[in-house]
Amino acid sequence: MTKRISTKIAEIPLASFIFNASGPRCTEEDELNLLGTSASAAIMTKSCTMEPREGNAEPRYQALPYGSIQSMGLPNLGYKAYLEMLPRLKQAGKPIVVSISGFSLADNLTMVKAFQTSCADLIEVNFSCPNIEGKAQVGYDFEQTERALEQLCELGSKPIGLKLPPYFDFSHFNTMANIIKKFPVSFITCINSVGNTLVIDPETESAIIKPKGGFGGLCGDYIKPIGLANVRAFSQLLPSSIDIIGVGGIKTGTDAFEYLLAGASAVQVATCFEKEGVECFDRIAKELDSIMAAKQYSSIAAVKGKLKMI
Ligand code: RRO
Repeated sequence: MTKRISTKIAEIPLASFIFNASGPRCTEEDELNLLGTSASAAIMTKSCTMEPREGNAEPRYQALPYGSIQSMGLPNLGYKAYLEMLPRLKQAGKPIVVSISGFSLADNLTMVKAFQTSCADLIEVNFSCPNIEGKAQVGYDFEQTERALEQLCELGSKPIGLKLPPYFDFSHFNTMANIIKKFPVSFITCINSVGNTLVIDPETESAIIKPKGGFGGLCGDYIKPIGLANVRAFSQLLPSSIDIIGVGGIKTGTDAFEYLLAGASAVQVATCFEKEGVECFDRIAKELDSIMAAKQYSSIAAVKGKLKMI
């Protein structure tokens, strides 16, 4: 990978601007090992819970022409399995990002505390899973978010980040940015899937996924403009010391370049990774590198947040 697209999140160096999102193909140890040998800049784990979970009933994932809808329901091995596997994953020689997604503040405190003394490099706390029946997305409850950060940021010195849901109003960007600024949050990841969307098959006259009455998270091309807007809005509201990781509809070097212009320090890939496999990381990185070379940019810093207004 060329130096041109190397970056840092919370001062942790990444060989490239692109790695996997917590989502597809990062639950099992063999999947995480494959990420280790791929061109993904980091190994990111599927969000974990206190106990192992099978996830929601199937069908729970459907590819769509421009992305996907899913309601996986947090299938994962339970946090202890990831803790135990981390030293082996570390042998790949790249940063490890663990994602935690507890069902309560107590769960999140237990898991963050455990990973604070592990060999994980970064901890992403998922405040935005839309797919658990009866559990609202924490990131849409500003008081709960603030109460959680008060305690989650006290547990150790490893960098903590938040995976946020998409926001659609400036008052919400402002409120969330003001909360984040009160705490030593090192990075944010924008955006999770656009939750509670409905896709209908007119032939069968049915919703196309089963969980939650057919309501699921929309991913892929459909959500790229929403992801870009969230990255841009937060990059204007937060100090530059808080890195922003962009997610949502990245499948080419051009998409990654647009997120970089909007202010992202790195990007994560989910739907394209699900559809294409690990080869996507090398391809997207090379495409981004070519775009930057053609434009004579020699570093991520030269482009980050430099979106022009017309
Ligand atoms: O597992 C899921 O259903 C899931 C999670 Br944890 C999440 O954060 N976002 C999403 O779209 N699906």
